[in-house]
Formats: sequence, C-alpha cells, structure tokens
Amino acid sequence: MKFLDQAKIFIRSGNGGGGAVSFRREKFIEYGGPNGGDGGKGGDVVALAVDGLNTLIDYRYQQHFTAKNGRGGMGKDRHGANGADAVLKIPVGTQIYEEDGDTLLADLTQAGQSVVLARGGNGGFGNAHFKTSTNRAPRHANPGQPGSELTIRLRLKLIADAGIVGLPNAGKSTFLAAVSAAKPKIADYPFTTLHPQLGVADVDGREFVLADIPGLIEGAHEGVGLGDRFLGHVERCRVLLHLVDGTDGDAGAAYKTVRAELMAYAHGLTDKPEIVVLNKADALGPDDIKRQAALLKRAAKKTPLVISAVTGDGVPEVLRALLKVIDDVRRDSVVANTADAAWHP
Ligand SMILES: Nc1nc2c(ncn2[C@@H]2O[C@H](COP(=O)(O)OP(=O)(O)OP(=O)(O)O)[C@@H](O)[C@H]2O)c(=O)[nH]1
Ligand SMILES: [Mg+2]
Repeated sequence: MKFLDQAKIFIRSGNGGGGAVSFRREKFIEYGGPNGGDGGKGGDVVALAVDGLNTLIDYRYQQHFTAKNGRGGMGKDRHGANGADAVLKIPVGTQIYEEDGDTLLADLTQAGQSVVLARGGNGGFGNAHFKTSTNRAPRHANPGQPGSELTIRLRLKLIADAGIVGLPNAGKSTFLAAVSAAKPKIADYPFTTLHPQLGVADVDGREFVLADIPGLIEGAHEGVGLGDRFLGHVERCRVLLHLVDGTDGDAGAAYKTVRAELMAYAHGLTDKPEIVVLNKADALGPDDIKRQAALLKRAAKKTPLVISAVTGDGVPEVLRALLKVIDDVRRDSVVANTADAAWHP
C-alpha cells in the first residue's frame, strides 16, 4: 500500500428538496385543502475514522465528494426523501483543516469517531405547512436550502506509542524489523526509509506500537534530506527512541545533530521522554563501545543503553524501558496538544 499523509479535497453537501404546492382533489370532496409535502434534507458530508487504514492514498485518486440532494416534496402530503450522506473513511489520527491548512476543524483520534464537515440543506416546507385559520389555501411553498461546499485538507499523524528517531543508517528500520512483524526496507545507504512505518512490538506479554520514520540530518528543518515533514508522525508518541550508530563518527555529535532538528521542529518533541540507545555494538570492540557510550552520555546527559539491532543483544531491555515510560506517561495522562501543528503543504 502506498503511503500518503496529506491530501486536499473538495466536499459538497446536498441541497434540500423544495416543498410542494398541491391541493387535495377528490371526487365529491369540496375544499380539499393544501397537501404539498415538505422537501427532504440534503445529505451531509461526514468524516469517519476507521481502523485498518494508515494512509490517505485513496484521496489522491478521488478528491471530490458530494452528498446527494434531498428530493422535492410531493402532493398527498408526501415528504421528499432525504439525500444520502457522503461518508469519507479516514485513518485514525487524521486531522482535518480548513483550506488554509491552519485552522483545525477536527482531529479524529479513535476508530468510530465521526464529524459532520458540511451539513446538507434543510428541505423546504410544502404548502400544507402554511395552512392557517386565515389562509386556508396557501399557494406557496419553501424552496430547499442549498448545501455548502468547501475545500479541506487532511493531515494524517500516525498514532504510535514510541517513535524511533536518528540519523540515516542508525538502524531504525533494523530495530523495527527486529521487534515487530513489520518488514521495512533496510540497506546500508542513507534514506532507505522514505515514509513512516508502524510495527507492533511485544515484550513481557504487553504490546505497543512503534513508528519508524525517515532519518534526519542537519538542516532537516530547512528541507535538507527528506526534511522534517515526517516528524508529525512522532508528535503523538509518548516516548522517543533515539538510535545512534556507534560505528559512525562521534556518537555525541550524532545525537546533538538530531536533537537540534527536533528542537527546530518544536511541537513539544524535545519535551518528550527519550530513551537513548547506542546501536551496532556487534561491530565495535569493547574500547570503542566504552568511548562512544561516554560521548553519548555526555551529550544526552543520561546513560545510553547499548544494543545490536542485528544480533538482538540489549533489545529486550530497550523495549522494557520504552514500555515503562509509556505506562508512566499514560498514568499521568499527558495528552499532547497537537492543534497548533504546522501545515506542510
Ligand atoms: N553491524 C550492525 N549493522 C546494523 C545494525 N543495525 C543496523 N545495521 C545496518 O545499518 C544499515 C542501516 O540500517 P537501517 O535499519 O536501514 O537504518 P535506518 O536508520 O532505518 O536508515 P534510514 O531509513 O536511511 O534512515 C543496514 O546496512 C543495517 O544492516 C547493528 O546492530 N549492527
Ligand atoms: Mg530506515
């Protein structure tokens, strides 16, 4: 399945049906009176968050969504049928913005949540409605109200418990593949990962969701490399897993580069708890491990865990550390406010 996390679509709700002007005409009944029915209501455009979707790719192929118009009222007091709603199925974690990309209309974070984006016009009253003691044969009916149309933007922010960040080649995808059933592409060149990927890790009988995102490099916030546009997908994570490649240069400097990009992106990423990990220990001698771990500790101001994502050494400890933070944060029920998230067109 292709991944797309932003889409711009046009929606239109249905017009209400007009009311009818009609009079009862039957043999032997005089003064039958008005019997024009009301028009039906136009359909709404509704967004519904559903499980099992994690891309907005469908909205690349179809960008116009129109609800049906209400039908007109008819004689014999028959009410026009209501227009059918247009229901947009979107992945859990999708935010809906106005066309400006700034004004948040809705944030659907749970499956089954729905929101009406454009309400259908009401149907008009038929002439039967206007009958009064002084006007017993009204000859007018209301037209239906028009529907409304607008352009909206969808922005998907995947919902994961932990987000993996690091320079390209740090071993983020290798880690995800080692702890979950996800099969991300892994290779020894930078920017192997082009879009975020989720996986479910389990440890000690507990499960949580991890997100692997493309690597960050210096200047990512200015668009260097793949830029920082995928950082939106770790905005809602409870904890960051910061992986540093022990075989590549100065682990402390690598750590600081990524932190600087997280800082520049803002949106509270640097306030999140972070588990710092030195990876690729299998390819390092004991002295190198010590030296890199010390550099990393000085930069991060906490003792890193040392692992090999390839051999699996140290990996369960990392999962346990992540799970502990996830539980702690859940207990404090800190909910990140993502309403001010920047729009990346
Ligand atoms: N020796 C060793 N190599 C590793 C380890 N983890 C990852 N690698 C290698 O490092 C390279 C990069 O791994 P990836 O998992 O693709 O790295 P990434 O961080 O996802 O990279 P991007 O997607 O480009 O950001 C691959 O050749 C991996 O085989 C490890 O623990 N030990
Ligand atoms: Mg990768």
